[in-house]
Amino acid sequence: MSSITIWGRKSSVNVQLVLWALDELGLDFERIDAGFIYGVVDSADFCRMNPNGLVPVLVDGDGEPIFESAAILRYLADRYGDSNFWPENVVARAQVDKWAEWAKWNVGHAFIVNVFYGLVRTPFDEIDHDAVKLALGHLEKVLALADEKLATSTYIASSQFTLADITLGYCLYRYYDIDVARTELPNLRRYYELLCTRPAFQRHVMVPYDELRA
Ligand SMILES: N[C@@H](CCC(=O)N[C@@H](CS)C(=O)NCC(=O)O)C(=O)O
Repeated sequence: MSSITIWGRKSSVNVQLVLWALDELGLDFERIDAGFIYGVVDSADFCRMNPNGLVPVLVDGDGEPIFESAAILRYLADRYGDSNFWPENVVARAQVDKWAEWAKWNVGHAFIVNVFYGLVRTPFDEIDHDAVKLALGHLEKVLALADEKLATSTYIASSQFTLADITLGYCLYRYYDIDVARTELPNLRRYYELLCTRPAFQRHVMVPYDELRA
C-alpha cells in the first residue's frame, strides 16, 4: 500500500472529515500541520498542490495532490473502501452519494459558514445574534430532513455506515457542542450518539476547537 500524506490542521472540520475517513478505512497516514496559525498554505510549494490555499490536501504515494475534502473522500472510498461503505454498483452508490452530497453542501455549509463562524469565530461583542438565530433556523429546517430519514434508517443512507455518514456527521460534534438553544430532533440525536461510539469519530471529530475561538 502506498504512503498517504495529508496537509491540514486538526481543528479544521474539512480536515477532520478526511482524517475520520482515513481512520475508518484503516489507513496509515502522515499529517502535516497547515492552515490558520500554522501557515504553510501561502507558500509556493503548497499553492502548487492547491491554488486555493486551503486545507485539506492529500497525496497518495506518487499520485497528484487532491484538494476538496469531498473529492478526497470519494477517492479514498473508491480506492480503499468496501462495498458497504461505498457500493461498487453505480445504482446503489448513487443512493449513498445523494445523501453525501446533500449533507456536505446543505448541512456543512449552513452550519460552518453561518452558525459556527458567526458564533464561535466572531469576537463576542461583534456577534450578530439575530443573524445567527436566522442561520440556525435555516440549518434546523435542513437537519429536520435528516431527522425524518433517520426515523426509519440507522444511518443516513442505509442500515450500514457509509461515506454519507462522514459528510453528515463531521459537523455534528460542534453543532451539539456550541452554546445555542437547539430544536430537539430525536432521531438525529440518536444518530449523533451512535456516531459518538465510533473510535475514529472520537479521535478526529470530537476534539477541542479552542484555537478557533475569536
Ligand atoms: N471546499 C473545501 C473547503 C476548504 C476550506 O475552506 N478549508 C478551510 C479550513 S476548514 C481553510 O483552509 N481555511 C484557511 C486556513 O485554515 O488557513 C473543502 O471541502 O476542502
